[in-house]
Amino acid sequence: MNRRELMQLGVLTGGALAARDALAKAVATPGVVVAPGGQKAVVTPNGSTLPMKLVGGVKVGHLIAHEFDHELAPGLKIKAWGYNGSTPGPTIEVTQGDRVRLYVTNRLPEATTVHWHGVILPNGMDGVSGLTQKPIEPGETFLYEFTFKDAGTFMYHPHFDEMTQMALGMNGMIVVHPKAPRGPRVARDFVLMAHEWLIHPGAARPDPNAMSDFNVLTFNSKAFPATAPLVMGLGERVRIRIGNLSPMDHHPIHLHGLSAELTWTDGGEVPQSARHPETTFLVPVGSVRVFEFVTREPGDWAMHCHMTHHVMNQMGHGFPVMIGADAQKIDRRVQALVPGYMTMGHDGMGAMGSMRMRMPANSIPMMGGKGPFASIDMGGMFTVLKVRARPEEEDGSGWYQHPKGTVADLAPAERLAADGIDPENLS
Ligand SMILES: [Cu+2]
Repeated sequence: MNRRELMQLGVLTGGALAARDALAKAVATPGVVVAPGGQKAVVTPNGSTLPMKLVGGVKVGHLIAHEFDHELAPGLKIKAWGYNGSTPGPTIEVTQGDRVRLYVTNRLPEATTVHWHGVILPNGMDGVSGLTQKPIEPGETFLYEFTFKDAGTFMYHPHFDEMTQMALGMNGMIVVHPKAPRGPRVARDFVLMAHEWLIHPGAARPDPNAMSDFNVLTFNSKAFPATAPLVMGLGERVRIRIGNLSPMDHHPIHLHGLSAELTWTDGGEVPQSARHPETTFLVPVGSVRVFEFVTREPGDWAMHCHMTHHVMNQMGHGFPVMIGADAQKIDRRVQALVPGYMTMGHDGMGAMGSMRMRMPANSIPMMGGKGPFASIDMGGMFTVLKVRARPEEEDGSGWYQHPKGTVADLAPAERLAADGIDPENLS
């Protein structure tokens, strides 16, 4: 990106900065209405919304594809490819019937295109290099112009050298609010992009050749504990839209403390007659799943991919099985060669994240972060839904204050005796 373009981008985003600040506050206060029927602006945790300006009734936006430094989690920085300095790129938020002109400038070292995944538009705007358009060569700016005929949640990504460009972070979400929304409005509306990366320990460039060894799993290109929590009010109706442009893996996203219904996919609205309750939504590669729920219990509720290796961070794979091994014997022998050696994992691998292990530069431990009771044994594709009676007082940094007697803890001796429980013998 040259200076002039940077300044143009600055002008484009500068106008919307005030709006974005307002939006950030709106996470905890009633949101800004942006579409008919009281539909509120979506929030992209750890991300932003693309600023667009109205020119003669057409919404104009600009995406610049380029390389930049991105922090996946504290201690793990990569050279990412994305749009306007972010991965995922800014969320494109419009209303059904809006006509858009989207300029795409290519500052990558190779050609690219943008495909508007799920959007039904004139064939020549579909962004498939070779099939529907010429590739956008480095330095060129292409113009995509079309009307969003359908409401829904869609995605955008390149259709040129997909394997490399998507692996390096080129993806984004599109939200098209319906012109005439049906059903109850939601108080909060969140947008998340699921992704997976292979970052070799110590390396800064994601490996686009990975097929199965992904070791960093992310929501909006952040691995827990870097994922921003989703703050919401008790009794509120909330919508979460999750896209998946991971190279290879589907993600079963599980919600704690909630029962939800699938309301939309990237193919459209799910009819009322087909809706049913779930606590886990499988988001296949190349799909969007949108679900809604009403919060029922206050607290800090986990939302995470249920694949156990997708809630682990980078430095946790490829170990031999040590569970049950006689660590003392091994330690004595190895310490003769390597002073200070300590076998790990012989009692299981819990709480390893809290140990101080020496790490290669630019890498993160396998497990998550600090919790209010102990370290949290999950990382990666994990975030927290903070359900609060007074969400306006919660900025996302505080932990739930549990009412007395509502936290699982050591069983008191008198209680054990009164209930006839002997810890040594099954009663
Ligand atoms: Cu997963």
